[in-house]
Amino acid sequence: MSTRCFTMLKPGVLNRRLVGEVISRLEKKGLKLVGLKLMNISPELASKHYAEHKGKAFYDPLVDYITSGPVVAMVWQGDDCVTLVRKITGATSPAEAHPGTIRGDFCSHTQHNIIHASDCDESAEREIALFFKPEELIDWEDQASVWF
Ligand code: FUP
Repeated sequence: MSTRCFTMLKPGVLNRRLVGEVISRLEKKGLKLVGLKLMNISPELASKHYAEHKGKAFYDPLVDYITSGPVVAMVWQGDDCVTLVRKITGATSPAEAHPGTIRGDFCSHTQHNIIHASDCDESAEREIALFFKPEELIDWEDQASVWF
């Protein structure tokens, strides 16, 4: 079943000129990009997005980091989208993320693990609604859908 995943390239990815590389990996898998924007995250949006982590030791540094510079917010769509994106993203800790995954290849600290991806379909829909207006998403007709 076609589902959606909210994905975000965190601050610093623009600096490192890795935006194209990361998008390319998700695109080549066959996922369909239906939402994309460059934006700054306000402290209010950060606290909603990371609400489940409030009170944890890493929460304040996490909010400081995620609001420290522009991010690339995306919505990807496809069959088993969350599962596929999470596989390509790799484990939360770069030390556990396998080589070949985005986190396995491009970062070395959990706090700066360069990409966010929704962890289940429910989180995905909640996060998409936080970051995108419905009219900012385009479910274009995919001629290649037979392959994906
Ligand atoms: P993930 O779903 O893989 O992004 O992981 P979590 O939702 O558990 O964590 C969200 C973010 O909090 C991580 F991307 C980085 C940060 N974090 C830490 O800085 N330290 C931790 O021990 C766990 C998470």
